Amino acid sequence: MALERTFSIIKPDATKRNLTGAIAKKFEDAGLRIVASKRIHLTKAQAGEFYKVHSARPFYDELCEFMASGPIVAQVLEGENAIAKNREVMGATNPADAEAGTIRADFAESVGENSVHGSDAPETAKEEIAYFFSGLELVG
Ligand code: RTP
Ligand code: MG
Repeated sequence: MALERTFSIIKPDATKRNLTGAIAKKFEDAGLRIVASKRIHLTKAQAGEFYKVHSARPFYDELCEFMASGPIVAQVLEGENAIAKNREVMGATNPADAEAGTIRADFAESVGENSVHGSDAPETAKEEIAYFFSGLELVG
């Protein structure tokens, strides 16, 4: 399979606990290359735009508040089968269900404050990368 790119966020619960490096190491150990990376602090409106697919869900407002509660690290990860591989490394949404050794099993605090986001399909990966990065910022 050809190289694929996916979009990742290290969420505010993780940056607050100084886990950026530990999470990046899990990506690199899994064979994913970090081809773009920036630390930013979203407004609630920007978080709401990013997660608008969940706007009808009961947790939407809480999710937007949380994503704007501190800095995040937005990254583009590249590798064979990067979308699926990243979701494997992340583990299940709820850390109680996440397999041992995954990021969420090791680091997440709750189903909401679960340390990482990863794109779920090629189309969303493309959209999410474009929302945060220009082509010039992607260095493979
Ligand atoms: P993500 O989009 O952040 O990579 O996470 P995911 O695919 O594993 O989960 P998704 O269903 O897309 O949910 C997006 C994020 O919303 C928060 N959430 N809170 N309180 C709740 O029941 C609940 N459910 C989901 C989590 O931060 C989840 O990652
Ligand atoms: Mg999702």
